[in-house]
Amino acid sequence: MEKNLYCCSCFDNSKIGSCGLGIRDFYSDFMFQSWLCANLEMKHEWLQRDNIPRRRGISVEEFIRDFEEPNKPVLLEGCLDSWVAKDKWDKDYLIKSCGDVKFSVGPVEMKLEDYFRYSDLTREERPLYLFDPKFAEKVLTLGREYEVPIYFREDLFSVLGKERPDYRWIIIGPAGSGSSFHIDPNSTSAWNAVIKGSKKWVLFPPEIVPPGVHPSPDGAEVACPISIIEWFMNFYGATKDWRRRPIECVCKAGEVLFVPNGWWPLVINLEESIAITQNYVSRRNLLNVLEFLQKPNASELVSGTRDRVNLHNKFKEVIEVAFPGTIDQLVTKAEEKKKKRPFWETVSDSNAGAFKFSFLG
Ligand SMILES: O=C(O)CCC(=O)C(=O)O
Repeated sequence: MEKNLYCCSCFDNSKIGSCGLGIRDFYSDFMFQSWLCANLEMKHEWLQRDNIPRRRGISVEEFIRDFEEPNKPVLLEGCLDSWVAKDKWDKDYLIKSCGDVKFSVGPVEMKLEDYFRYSDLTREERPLYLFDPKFAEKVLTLGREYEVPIYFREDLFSVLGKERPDYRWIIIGPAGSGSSFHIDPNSTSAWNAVIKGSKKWVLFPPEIVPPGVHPSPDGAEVACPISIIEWFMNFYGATKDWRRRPIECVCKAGEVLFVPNGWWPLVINLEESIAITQNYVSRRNLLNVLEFLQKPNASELVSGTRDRVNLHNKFKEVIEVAFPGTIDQLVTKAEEKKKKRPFWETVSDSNAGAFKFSFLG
């Protein structure tokens, strides 16, 4: 096989050694892989599988019964029809309405104008992704131009007021950007609404750790392939013959994906995309969240807040004041449900896996 030759100083194979510093005939698998991942388009076969249930106009009761209670993903259509953001938000509008305000882009803060200039030109294996938890406080109009879909209006973390962990993000990124496998913070569930562009999702249930992903035993860290495209190149094919395949779909502008707690999502933007995501606690996942916040290594696992260790007690106390008796009722219901579970379910550990996906810088 012909090798790719790089100049080890300028990394430009058209000028090997011409900079006067480089060594001729140098080959690096590492650099080639990174170049390949940066230049590879998503293959048709990676986008074909679409096995998620889609629903339009279902009632809140149907959503709870069929998806939230059994903790299953669903793609919801038509939820954004009344959003101002759906018609207005594009590059020019956002640059104009946000002016000099800076947003979190990985480890740095950038004005939207600068971020879009970067994202228009970038051809990197892992493009910088704009993921900002304070967007609605920074630019008040952004917060007013979308609304929480009816299915997700029970928001129990709101009783914590200013002490609630980060819970909503504006997400902007070019084709190829995205989120590698993780579990959402604090055992919350999430919804993710695509306003512009489209996203390919692959989701594994809590009891199946995705191939190529290695959570640490305490769940505090997750080791993944370097990039999302690398996961598709090297691991996606492995799931082809599995009896329990991951849930997959392409979520397009105007659609919302429900990500149940404990699932492992991977997301790649197929074109430049603008989205809003919110993580939430409802009565369906309140006990999971309380259990998570109480783990012995809460100081490492809990994210999106400064007071990680005391969050459990604070949250439990305010819930008991705001909704007296609710926790006890949920515990009784969970115990009854457990008694009715088939034997094989009681021996599998649905909480296996890693929990940390820190959106907090
Ligand atoms: O990149 C994205 O849009 C996905 C964000 C995410 O991981 C999530 O909403 O759970």
